[in-house]
Amino acid sequence: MWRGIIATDSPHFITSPGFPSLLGDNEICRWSIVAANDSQISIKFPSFDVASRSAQGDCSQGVLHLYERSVSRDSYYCGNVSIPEYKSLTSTVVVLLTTNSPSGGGTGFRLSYQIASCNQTYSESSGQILSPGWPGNYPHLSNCQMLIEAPSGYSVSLYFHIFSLESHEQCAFDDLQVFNGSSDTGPLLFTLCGPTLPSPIFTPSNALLLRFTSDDSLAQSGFHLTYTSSPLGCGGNLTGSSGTFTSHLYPSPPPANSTCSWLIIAHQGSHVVEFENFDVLKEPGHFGCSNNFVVVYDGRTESSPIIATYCGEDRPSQISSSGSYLLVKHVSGSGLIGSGFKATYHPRP
Ligand SMILES: [Ca+2]
Repeated sequence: MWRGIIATDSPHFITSPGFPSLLGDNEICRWSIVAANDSQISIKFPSFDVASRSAQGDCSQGVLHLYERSVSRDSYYCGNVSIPEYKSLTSTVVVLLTTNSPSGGGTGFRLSYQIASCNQTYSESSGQILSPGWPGNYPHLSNCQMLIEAPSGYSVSLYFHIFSLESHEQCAFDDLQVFNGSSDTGPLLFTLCGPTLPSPIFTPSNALLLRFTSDDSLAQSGFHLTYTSSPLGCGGNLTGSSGTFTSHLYPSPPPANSTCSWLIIAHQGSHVVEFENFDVLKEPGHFGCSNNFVVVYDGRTESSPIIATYCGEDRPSQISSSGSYLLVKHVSGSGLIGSGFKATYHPRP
């Protein structure tokens, strides 16, 4: 079964075949939810029970797969679980239900879909934020507030991956304002516009408010940001298929005698990290990398195999993971430690 449906401002529902009777074997159903006007889509699951997890804990007996092609975003759900609201990054979400034989049972699902407001709260500890209309140009007369709210005690890092807003000396036409804290009454940290990729933003608080506005003419491609947060004051998880991250306080040097780690989590398959800038000074008189270095692990913890340890001013060559995780740890000593690094990650072609 295949259906294309249009999301509107009011909620509509999709149910699995026969809901709420038991799911059948060998079902393949696909719904393509499209939002007009390049809007984003909100999907909620008032009821979800799709196949039990297999003995290995995976979704091999039946799975609901939500994906967005233009940003390579995939989410897989199975079991009798509660599913958080899904907010799309783009204007099309495909919902694909497949069951095997045996299907693992379950009563199926009921979901609601509607156009999401561009005012959104990002409460996960890491994620990506795209301008409305991505990957096309942003719409005219946008007024969107995007609140990043990490758990209390965390600090937030915001990295710009792509940025292009209409240019103006005072950013009078289209702009992205960044406020410290959870409201626009907090201190205004930056007003950003034009074609230049802004430096990353590091805040010791757990909340940042972004306000994007556009006027009624001349739109550009907008922005793609990644953010992460950590109770350790720097670093954190990096999710999404591609993004940018930098050493703490980049392009200023990180604090002396500090350690930061970033865990890159790919949805599936291996991915690649490339350093665009690298300045992690070797200590004079030392032969190898001892107090000031970047070490990359092929896995999610420091007990995973080390791919390489880097220091100096030569840009390391491209690094590939063998699985879904890469851990990048930056250890800074004292004295002259260099300005750090800027890196990007993306799926391995
Ligand atoms: Ca404009």
